[in-house]
Amino acid sequence: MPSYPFFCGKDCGGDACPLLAEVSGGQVTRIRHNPAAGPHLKGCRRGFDMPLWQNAPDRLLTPLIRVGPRGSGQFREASWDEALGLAAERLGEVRAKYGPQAVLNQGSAGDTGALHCTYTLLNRFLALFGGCTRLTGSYSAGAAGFILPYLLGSSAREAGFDPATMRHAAMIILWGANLLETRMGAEVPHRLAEARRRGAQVVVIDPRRSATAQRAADWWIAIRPGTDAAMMLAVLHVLLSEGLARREFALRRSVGFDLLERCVLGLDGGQARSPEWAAPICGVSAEEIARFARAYASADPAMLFPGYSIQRVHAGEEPMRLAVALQLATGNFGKTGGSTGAPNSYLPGPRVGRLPVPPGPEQPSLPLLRWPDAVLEGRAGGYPADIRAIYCLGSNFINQGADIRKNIAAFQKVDFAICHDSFLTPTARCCDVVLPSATAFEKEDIGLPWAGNYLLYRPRIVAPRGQARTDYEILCELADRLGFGEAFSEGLDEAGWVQRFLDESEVADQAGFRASGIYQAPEQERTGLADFARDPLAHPLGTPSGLVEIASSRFAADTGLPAIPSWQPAPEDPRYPLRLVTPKSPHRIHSQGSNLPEIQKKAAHAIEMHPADAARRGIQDGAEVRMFNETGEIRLRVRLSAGMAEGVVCLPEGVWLVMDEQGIERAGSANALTATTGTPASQSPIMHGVAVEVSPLPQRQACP
Ligand SMILES: Nc1nc2c(c(=O)[nH]1)N[C@H]1C(S)=C(S)[C@@H](COP(=O)(O)OP(=O)(O)OC[C@H]3O[C@@H](n4cnc5c(=O)[nH]c(N)nc54)[C@H](O)[C@@H]3O)O[C@H]1N2
Ligand SMILES: Nc1nc2c(c(=O)[nH]1)N[C@H]1C(S)=C(S)[C@@H](COP(=O)(O)OP(=O)(O)OC[C@H]3O[C@@H](n4cnc5c(=O)[nH]c(N)nc54)[C@H](O)[C@@H]3O)O[C@H]1N2
Ligand SMILES: [Mo]
Repeated sequence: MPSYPFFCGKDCGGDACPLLAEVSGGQVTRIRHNPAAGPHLKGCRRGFDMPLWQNAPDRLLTPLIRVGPRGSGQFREASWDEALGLAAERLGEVRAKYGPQAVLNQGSAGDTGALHCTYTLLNRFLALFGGCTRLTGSYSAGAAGFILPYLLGSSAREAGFDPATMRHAAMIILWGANLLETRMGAEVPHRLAEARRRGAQVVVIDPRRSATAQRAADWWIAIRPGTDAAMMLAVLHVLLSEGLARREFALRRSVGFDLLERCVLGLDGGQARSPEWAAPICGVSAEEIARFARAYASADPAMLFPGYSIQRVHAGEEPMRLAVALQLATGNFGKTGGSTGAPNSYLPGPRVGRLPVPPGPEQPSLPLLRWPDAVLEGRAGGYPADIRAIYCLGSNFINQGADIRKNIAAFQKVDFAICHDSFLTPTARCCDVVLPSATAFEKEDIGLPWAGNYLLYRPRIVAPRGQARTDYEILCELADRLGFGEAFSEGLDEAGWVQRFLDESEVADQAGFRASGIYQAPEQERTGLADFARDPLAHPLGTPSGLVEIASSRFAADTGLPAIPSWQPAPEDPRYPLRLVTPKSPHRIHSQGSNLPEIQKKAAHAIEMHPADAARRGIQDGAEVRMFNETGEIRLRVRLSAGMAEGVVCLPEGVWLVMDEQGIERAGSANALTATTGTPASQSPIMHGVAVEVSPLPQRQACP
């Protein structure tokens, strides 16, 4: 059976999985590990399922033009010529009448490679189009991306760690990271297992007893969502009050550690941030917080491995700052087998070319989370532009962005909406032109992992199904029609670009790379900011002080929040006492796969609830319930589970929405309940710790 090197390029660290694709009769039949990548770099179940996606009966195979009302799902098939002609005409009209900023750029990471990254492709296209309105920040790590440069300056980009360094840790603290399911890099789960075999203690801090807490941890601390900053302050309190902190280490490497210390100990006139103070906030006993702090202090080295989840909450910037402060306070900052407290992905990969985005004209921008508000309110509402058209590439933001009902209303309002996708997603259904995109199997590219010092390669493995075309081809054609085809393509076809990127790369043996599908850079155990940690004066950080800015007057001036890390409680509303978490499903990449029956069968979608919370509300296991708040309402079945903190409910994100006429969401699409009110500091998404209530529905009467 012929097989080819492959990576799926999905945005789950799956862009990083070295795979082999077997092909038979022109069809992809099976995915395997690529043995050339060695024992630790492996694919995941989503990658192995890719033939299901590739060969799915509902894949889009022809261009579609809307015929019914927007969102009705009524389309007719069209030729490429007609669909591209219409798209070029409508985009050209909007640009001529209102200016390019009337086009909203909704590029996301449907594909992530050096050439076919959907986000970059659209940025390039719209820069040459004359501009657009851009969205800043991200759904993934908006708060981290905002706060880390205050702490670490330009050195934030080098603050991560290679997964191979996990083997040197004596303790690994997975703070809101579910690594068996959201892998944060293809190597990470296997390095976690290796570290455990070598005796590392693994602590999981998570409101849920996640798969990682169940199968790969020694200690699960069940915290209330969105309260990590309070627990982190209490851990600092124990370290400082019991003489366990490496104070000199921290003081020499940071500014403001002394201020934080005074605040934590209550020496500044405020309340001490003791375990007793934090316990009722976090739902973790004071005794467990203290026990954890002492174990953390005695482990050498200890790696704090943050998930992105801890910053996708109200004031998510604060736990990110405190994770760094904790690694400083314990002397683990920049130590091999330790970490800086920043996410592991904050390290550069090997040198390689990638599709350039020309500077283009100055473009208005707004925080990603607020896109529907910007469309609905425009300049009158204080947003920088009146949006008339939306271009979606590799995104399903109606489903994945906060507040589904608002998102649908925003799409209803614009004059024109276009997307390329392989499936008729909820967002595609609200577009006027839907163009069928080729998949990873149908595109040659170089893969750029989130974490780890390597590159992947895949050839074009099969021809595009039906009339599907690559996003690159589609944008070339549209650019031609809009008069900048040559500038967009620079006269290169896809193979030409990939060759250019390789020629710009550090890969010496190009033929070997193309044959094996993997290039591993010489250095595999990089520890971010190790030089600074060893000798802070000789290797200053890219901050004004050259040190870690635990206290940041710039942050205070920019946001109106305290200069030192603090606990910022979310507003409480007694009507919505439960806290909802919306983690990733192990079987999907966000909304991708949600339409495939084989994937649906793998896990029955339900609201998970603690038996005590259910009993208080008279809810039985399996009952259909309403889950609701100010933003919306979902109707779905409940599954009782003691594997979560009391007061917490869980609904995995990503299921394609089904909205009924009353605006009630019927499929369990989590963003029916999230809001576009972001973190106060940076308007970053809040998708965990969302306030909701659950109530029983009257049981249906059995038919006589
Ligand atoms: N409630 C809740 N919501 C969340 C999150 C959460 O934790 N909770 N997480 C958030 C996070 S971290 C993220 S990153 C966002 C993700 O938000 P999105 O980027 O919107 O996520 P996807 O659902 O993966 O949508 C990608 C789309 O691209 C399409 N696609 C895939 N490959 C290609 C390609 O090669 N070409 C083209 N043209 N299309 C392609 C897919 O079919 C899919 O429809 O979701 C966020 N939403
Ligand atoms: N299978 C799969 N993996 C993925 C993705 C996917 O779609 N599917 N998407 C990828 C993308 S784009 C991203 S950005 C990353 C996101 O990675 P994360 O944001 O880390 O992923 P989540 O699943 O949202 O959350 C991870 C864990 O944190 C827990 N958690 C939720 N809220 C809190 C909290 O307030 N405190 C603490 N301590 N824990 C909390 C959740 O219960 C969950 O077990 O994942 C990537 N990996
Ligand atoms: Mo993400």
